[in-house]
Amino acid sequence: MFVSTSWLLLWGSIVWAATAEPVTLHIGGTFPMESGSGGWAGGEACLPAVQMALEDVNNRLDILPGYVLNMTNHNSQCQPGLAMQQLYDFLYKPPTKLMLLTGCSPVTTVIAEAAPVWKLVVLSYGGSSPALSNRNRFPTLFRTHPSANMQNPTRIHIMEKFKWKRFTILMSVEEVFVTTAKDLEALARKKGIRVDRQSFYGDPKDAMKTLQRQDARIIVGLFYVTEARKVLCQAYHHGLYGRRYVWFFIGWYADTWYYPPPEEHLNCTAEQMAAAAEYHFTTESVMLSRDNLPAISDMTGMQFQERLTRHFQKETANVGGFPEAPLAYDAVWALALAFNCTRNNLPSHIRLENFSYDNKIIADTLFQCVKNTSFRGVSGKVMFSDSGDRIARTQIEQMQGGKYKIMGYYDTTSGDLEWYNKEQWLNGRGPPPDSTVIKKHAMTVSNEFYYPTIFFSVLGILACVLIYIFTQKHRERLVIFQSQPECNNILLIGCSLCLFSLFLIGLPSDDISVPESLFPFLCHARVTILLFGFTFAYGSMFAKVWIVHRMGATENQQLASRQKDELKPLLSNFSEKEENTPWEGIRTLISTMVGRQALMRKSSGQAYGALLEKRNTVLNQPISPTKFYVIVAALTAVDIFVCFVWILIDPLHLTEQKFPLFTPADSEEDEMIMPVLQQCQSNQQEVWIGIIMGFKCLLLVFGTFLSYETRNLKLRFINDSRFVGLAIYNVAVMTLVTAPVVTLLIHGKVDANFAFISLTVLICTYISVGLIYGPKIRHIIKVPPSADEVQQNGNTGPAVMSKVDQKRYDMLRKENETLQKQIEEKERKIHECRERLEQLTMNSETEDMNAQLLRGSNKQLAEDNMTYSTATTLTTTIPLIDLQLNGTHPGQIYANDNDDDRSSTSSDEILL
Ligand code: ABU
Repeated sequence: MFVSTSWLLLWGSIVWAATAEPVTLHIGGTFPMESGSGGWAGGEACLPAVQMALEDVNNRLDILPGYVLNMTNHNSQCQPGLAMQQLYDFLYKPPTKLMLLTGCSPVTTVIAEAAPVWKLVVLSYGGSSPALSNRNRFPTLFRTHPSANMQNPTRIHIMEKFKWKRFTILMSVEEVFVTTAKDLEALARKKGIRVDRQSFYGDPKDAMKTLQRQDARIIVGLFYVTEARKVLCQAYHHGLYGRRYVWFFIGWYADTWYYPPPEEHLNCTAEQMAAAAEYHFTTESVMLSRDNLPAISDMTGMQFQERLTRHFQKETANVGGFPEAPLAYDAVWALALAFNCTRNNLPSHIRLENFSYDNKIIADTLFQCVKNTSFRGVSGKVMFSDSGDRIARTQIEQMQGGKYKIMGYYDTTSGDLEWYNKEQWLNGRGPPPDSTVIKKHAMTVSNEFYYPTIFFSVLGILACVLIYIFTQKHRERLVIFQSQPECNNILLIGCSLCLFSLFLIGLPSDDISVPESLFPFLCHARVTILLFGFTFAYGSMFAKVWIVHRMGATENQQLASRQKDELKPLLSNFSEKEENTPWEGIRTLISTMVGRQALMRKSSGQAYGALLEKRNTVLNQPISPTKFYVIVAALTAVDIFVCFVWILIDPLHLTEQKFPLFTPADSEEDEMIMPVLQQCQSNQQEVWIGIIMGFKCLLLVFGTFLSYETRNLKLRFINDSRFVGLAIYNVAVMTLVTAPVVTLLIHGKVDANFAFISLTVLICTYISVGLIYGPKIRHIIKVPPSADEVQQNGNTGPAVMSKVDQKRYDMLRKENETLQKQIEEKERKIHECRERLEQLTMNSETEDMNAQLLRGSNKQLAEDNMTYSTATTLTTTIPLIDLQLNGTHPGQIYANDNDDDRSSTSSDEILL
């Protein structure tokens, strides 16, 4: 009974409403029919959609019975200033509007900000700006258009999918895009993706240049379609399209948006624009329901689209706002349902049509009704969040061959990406890199340098081993026995170590790479091996010249003290003269440092050496190898200490020196090469290098000095001292030249650096080993072992006298002959004087006169002797002095020399 009564009442009211004059409810609407100076011209499709919805609502008896909806609309041109004027029209021109419909973000912003003053609810079908979600700023705004922020999670998801870690946002300076960009940037930062931002107002030319300079590859464009065309045209002119670039545009542009309209006067043809637009992606919220369930209007999304399409004569892809039309249609339904709800919820004495701009009750009821709206629309489920936003899925499309193809959908709420794997890339290769791929190229020693060096190093090490075996086999031979073989063995070890260090110094080479974990080990290994190799090799030679010098000094001191008194008057003249020269001062100073004052005068190097040879002195005594070991050990101890402290407090580690990028000639990919020099570096590298180099330089200079000083000294038991001296000169010159060149001039040139170091090491080791062992090996091969016995017995013959000694011998003989002649002349004069004296005596005139004559003659004789003693050789002087003091006949000198020669002949005379 009660049910049937209710039905009757409802039906009665519907019939009454249908037959009675309906009450008109007025709403205001702004539609951007064209984009003016840019913006969204969505009114072209949205206005017909709204009109269609009004018609449908008005035709429905169950919604707002007894009411009819009427809309006053204006073309806002998406311009906020114009929209403000239109708002005043709505407000101050009757009838009173109950609600406002807006499209395009700038317009929605100004209207929604002002509308609360007049207690007006604003419903936006086309405002995507994230700024519109601010409830404080827009307290009465609702929108069926999803916020532009909805696409940002989708964009980030795609970036991650294609492994892009960097992208650039290019946007026009509009609040809608600025706020979208901010949100996108914040999301990207959370995901560890680097974002650069470039904005422009009107003309994007400069911004495009910046993009080019910044090497932007993945670009998200946020701008209205007019600017989008300008950007695309500039992208074409700046070459920012094609294989290396991926553009993301907003998805609500018309499908053929990139064709340049003549009125925009773009400097690009349709073909150029199409070329630049190919393979770009778009993201946009889904705005049309694809399911087959009918919406509140009894239409499915597709049916709505078909119906709307019939309104247009042209291709709907080119109709502005066509994608958003379902949102506009649903906005009217939302508004109608809210009115319906308000009407039902208002107190009985307040009627909806009595709304005025100060009626809080109706405004609040209406606000609550809109907020609680929930229905199935042609755009999908329509409901509003607390901030008034619409929640929707995002659709991703790519332009392939001038047509948009759906790539997939992203559900922002669940975070699920539905991807169809239909994406395409230019040239068929995968997604391009997000920036120029910079490939590090370790600067390694070229094989052309490394392998020859290794060949000669191996050869050198082999030679050292063979020489060692050879000398061990012939160690009884005098030439080996008297050359300090133990010391020479250290030289061989040192040279082998130096040669081996070249293997490590040349790493990494073209063929042999070194893992980074092993680099510190390699760094320390090559420094220490080369250092110890040098100390062993050079130290063994240095030890020899040091000992030769010390023994020479000792012997000379003994000799000097023995003959000091005798030689003093003769040597004083020229000694004093020489000591005044700077060189002599240095010599004296260094000699003093050595320990003893080595009075090795330059009176005659050759003669001095010969003199010492002829005497059975300390120079001919055997020398203990311990002396050499001690010197080498001392030098090694210094190295060990320095290396230990260095490694302990400031270890070497791998550092990379980067060089300018270059593009590889043969690469099709978007890559550049960055040469990187891997170096062993300490924090205080210069200090350590300074300490080591300083010490080694001192040793080299000092060794050179000692070699020079002892160049004429021959010790029987260091028979190769002269060759050691030569080897030291060679090592000193090579090392002192190479060190600054390598450290200062060709630093950073791997091949040149390695070549210089290897050449120096190879030359020094080969020459040192060659000089010290070459003559010995030659002698052992040429001279039979029996010759050693002959030499030891002192029975040396012309066959074994060296050319140098032969010359020296001839020279001495000639000198002695000359002197003999001079002495004979003097004797003749003395004889004459005596005869004269005798005659005078016979005359017996005065004894005093005779005595006077005799004194005069002796004085002349003494003066003459002085004249000869200032001649160039000490050797010559000494026999003369001997002759005078002992009264020996000069002819005996030669005989004595021969005797001495016999007694002192040794292997060094054979060699030297
Ligand atoms: N889908 C069109 C959005 C236009 C705007 O927000 O201004």
